[in-house]
Amino acid sequence: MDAKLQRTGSYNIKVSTHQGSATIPFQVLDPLPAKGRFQGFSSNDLLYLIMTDRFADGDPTNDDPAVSRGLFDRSKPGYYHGGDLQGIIDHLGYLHDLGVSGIWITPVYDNANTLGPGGSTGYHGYHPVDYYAVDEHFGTLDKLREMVDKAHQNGIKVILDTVMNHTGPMHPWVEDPPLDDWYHGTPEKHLNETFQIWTLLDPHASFTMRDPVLYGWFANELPDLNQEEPEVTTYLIQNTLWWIANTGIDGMRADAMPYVPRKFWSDWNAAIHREYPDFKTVGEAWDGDPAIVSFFQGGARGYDGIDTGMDALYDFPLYGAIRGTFAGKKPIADLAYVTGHDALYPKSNDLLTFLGNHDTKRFLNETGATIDELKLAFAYVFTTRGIPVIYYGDELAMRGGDDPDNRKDFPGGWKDDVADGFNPAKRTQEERDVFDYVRNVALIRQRTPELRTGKLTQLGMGRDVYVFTRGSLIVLINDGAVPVKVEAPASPGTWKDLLDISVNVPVHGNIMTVTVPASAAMIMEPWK
Ligand SMILES: [Ca+2]
Ligand SMILES: [Ca+2]
Ligand SMILES: [Ca+2]
Repeated sequence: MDAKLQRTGSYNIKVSTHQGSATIPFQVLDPLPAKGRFQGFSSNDLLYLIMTDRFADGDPTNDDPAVSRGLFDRSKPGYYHGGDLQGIIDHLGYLHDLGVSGIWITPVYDNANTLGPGGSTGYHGYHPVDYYAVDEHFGTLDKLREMVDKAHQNGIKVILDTVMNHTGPMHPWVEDPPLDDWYHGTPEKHLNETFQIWTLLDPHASFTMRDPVLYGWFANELPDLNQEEPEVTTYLIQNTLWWIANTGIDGMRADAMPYVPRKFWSDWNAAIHREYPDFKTVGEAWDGDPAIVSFFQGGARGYDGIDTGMDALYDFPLYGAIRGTFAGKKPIADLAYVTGHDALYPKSNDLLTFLGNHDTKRFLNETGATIDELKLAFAYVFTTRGIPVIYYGDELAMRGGDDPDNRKDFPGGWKDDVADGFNPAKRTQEERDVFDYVRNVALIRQRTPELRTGKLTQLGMGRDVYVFTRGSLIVLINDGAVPVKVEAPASPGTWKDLLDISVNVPVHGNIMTVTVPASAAMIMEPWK
């Protein structure tokens, strides 16, 4: 191959092998203008996770494309259902109205055009076969760029999901790798992923314990890329920069972060931040222990001397406590116990907080979980530290068991849907109840800077009641079945509850005495 590409413009690349040569037209483009793009995200945002195939079908003509005929069937949970980028564009107004300021969408890479192992499709996007193309079910690269531009016009940032750990099992590299060491192993001979993340922190771990975590094939099926081969790392970093430059997105999610060597993330983040200083990355390190999760956040070197550079992480430990307390029977003090480990994180306010995602059963599918508890969980996620994320449909009390039942179609996203969660007039009583509550807390958070950036101080916690402050505000949550009288230190004057403005509480002598109703939250603000 003969090419020197140092300036923008059109080139012809001549590729020669011993079998002959071919000329390929190739364009080198500038990144999109930076103004209004590559913005990053922070605790000032409210994020919303969209599984593109399951949110809204804005373009029925791409439901069952000719190139990949037969992968579309709404009655099958593992098939494409028709949701697409146009469907997201069509409902940006809904998201804006809900108070959302950023969407995280599942990967848009081209996935396989035929059924994969076990009859699977790539509707979720996590099994790429082409890192430089948008799957035809979702739209085109132009449509993605349009979606990002229109999101920005609606005050909504975009976080794109990326898969750096593995390719799909049908990626052409599997049969014909660019280099012999492109993957860890082969379809016939490879390690199986064991998910033992803790071994990566263990200075005593043997290679036999650790190698499967870094080099094993996810689900014993997804070909594991070898990021210790410099050409693989170069390919993945160039591809990442290409997506950013070409679409104007604001952040990226790093799927399966612990299963990729930390040196890769350090290089990846350095390259991103060198080009786009405000851009932010979030890593998926799924573990229930803050000591393990915090190891992956950037801003500090680990015992291995590596700073991953990853801006944000998901707060899986807090997710576990939220399910255990609000949906379950554990004491609410467990929440305080988790955030009590925040000193382990270089930046604990850059943790993404959530009560469910596309890999967990829905909150309401926990045994005994109630609508009131769902609302309380939202109130907590929107008032504690961190960057809250809504999983699509949770704001409408959607039900769903483990994957794939948790990925049902958003009601109203398809033209022939009878139900319509997008339309306030067509919401059920229950949908309206939850949606209005979630939107109310979201908008309170949006107009109250202290709920986004104020210092978190834990005042008291017990079996059912948890009291903390964000800056000058006092948040009280009662997860129990009876009202509880609480005394909290507070400045003299009159306080009001932002969630129920009819409530006024006078404070004398620096102690607030307030009764928190059963299954309720209060956000008290000094008023006068
Ligand atoms: Ca479609
Ligand atoms: Ca495809
Ligand atoms: Ca790996």
